[in-house]
Amino acid sequence: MLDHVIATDPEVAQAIQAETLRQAHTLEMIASENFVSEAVLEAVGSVLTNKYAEGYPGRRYYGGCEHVDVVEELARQRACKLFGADHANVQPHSGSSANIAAYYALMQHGDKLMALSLAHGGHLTHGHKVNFSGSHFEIVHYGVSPDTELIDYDQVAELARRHRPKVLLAGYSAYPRTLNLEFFRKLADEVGAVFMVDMAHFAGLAAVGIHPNPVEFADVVTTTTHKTLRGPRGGMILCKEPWAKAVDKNIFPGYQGGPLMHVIAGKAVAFQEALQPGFKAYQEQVVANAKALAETLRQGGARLVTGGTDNHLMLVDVTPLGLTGRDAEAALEHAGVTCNKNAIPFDKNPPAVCSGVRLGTPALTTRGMKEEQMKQIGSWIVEALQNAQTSSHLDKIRGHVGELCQQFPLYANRTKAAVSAR
Ligand code: DSN
Repeated sequence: MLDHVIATDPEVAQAIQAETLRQAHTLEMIASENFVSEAVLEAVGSVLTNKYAEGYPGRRYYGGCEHVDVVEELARQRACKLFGADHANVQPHSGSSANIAAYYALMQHGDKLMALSLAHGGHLTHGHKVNFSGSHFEIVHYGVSPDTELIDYDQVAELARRHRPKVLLAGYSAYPRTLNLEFFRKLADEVGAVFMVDMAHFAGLAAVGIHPNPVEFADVVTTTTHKTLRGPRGGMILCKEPWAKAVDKNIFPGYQGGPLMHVIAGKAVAFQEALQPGFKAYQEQVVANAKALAETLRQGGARLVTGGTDNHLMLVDVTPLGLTGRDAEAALEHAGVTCNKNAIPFDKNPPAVCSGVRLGTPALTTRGMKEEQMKQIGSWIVEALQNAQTSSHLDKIRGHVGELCQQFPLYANRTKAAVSAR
């Protein structure tokens, strides 16, 4: 399957094959990752990578764009249909690109942005001081309540009334609960703010109505396309018609040059997949799996931030087990479970160490796993965390993980080819 890469560059081919096997033989539980379909992989690996297409369909700065115009138009139309949006820009290379362009479509340099702090589950681009967002704008951060670990909506209202931000932002990277978008919308109207949602994590859930659809509440919505939405790695902006021109202008020529047409083709294919009835059943299973996993972890003695989950992810506080997030991530990796260490609200450890791990179910659900497997995996996770220092115990769990992975094959032909190339 990689014949040409093998012939031209065996070192890169070997790394790709090793990664194919890693994905197939371990449990991918990073909440922001997923596995695209073979159709999406083919589209992203197509000749569209060769094409310059600065501008937008019908208004390009290069000749020969008639076919990529079709692809981008399909991606835009399908995105609008999926979320009921007036307008879609499918060119952002990433969620960060989508956010910077959206911010500048809505604000001037130095204006006030109010968002969830990274330490409480927000994202770097939501105003963290080391990110462009933290230095270009005046940031007001809201957080979660120390008692419930849920977003402190009273605090959000108080801060918004006091600071009157230009943009009020909802969205998260590590928050396991449904957002009250109606509350944010009303508050934005009250304080004269524009309401923006970064739905990167829960876009797939929103597309099928499991999470309230941000497009129905917000002026502008940004997302990545590769998380629960299960498309290729990239970003997108959806907005109401009055913001369309400013959004488009800020992506191109504002912050990007040529769009990645092969990735846009992958987005179009993924949106077509998401418009099929099976996508709703998939998202329902993602959430059911998260609940089953969370319950197993809880019964095993783990402390879950907020006590559980409404969505595709959960945050596990590993300090009661005498671990740091860094140790827990390493132990789970040894046991064949890939996840990421994550700060928990009011974390006493520094960010590179932190006190939690974030676990998600989108990727395993794509492999076809259900509640039964989640319960099994949850008990292995508890076992691995309780025996984090015992290498032989982690090896034993890794063996079980390998057997489970064999029962839920991933990219079967690619994996077979990678195995035989070893
Ligand atoms: N870095 C992503 C995540 O892992 O949640 C957010 O963009």
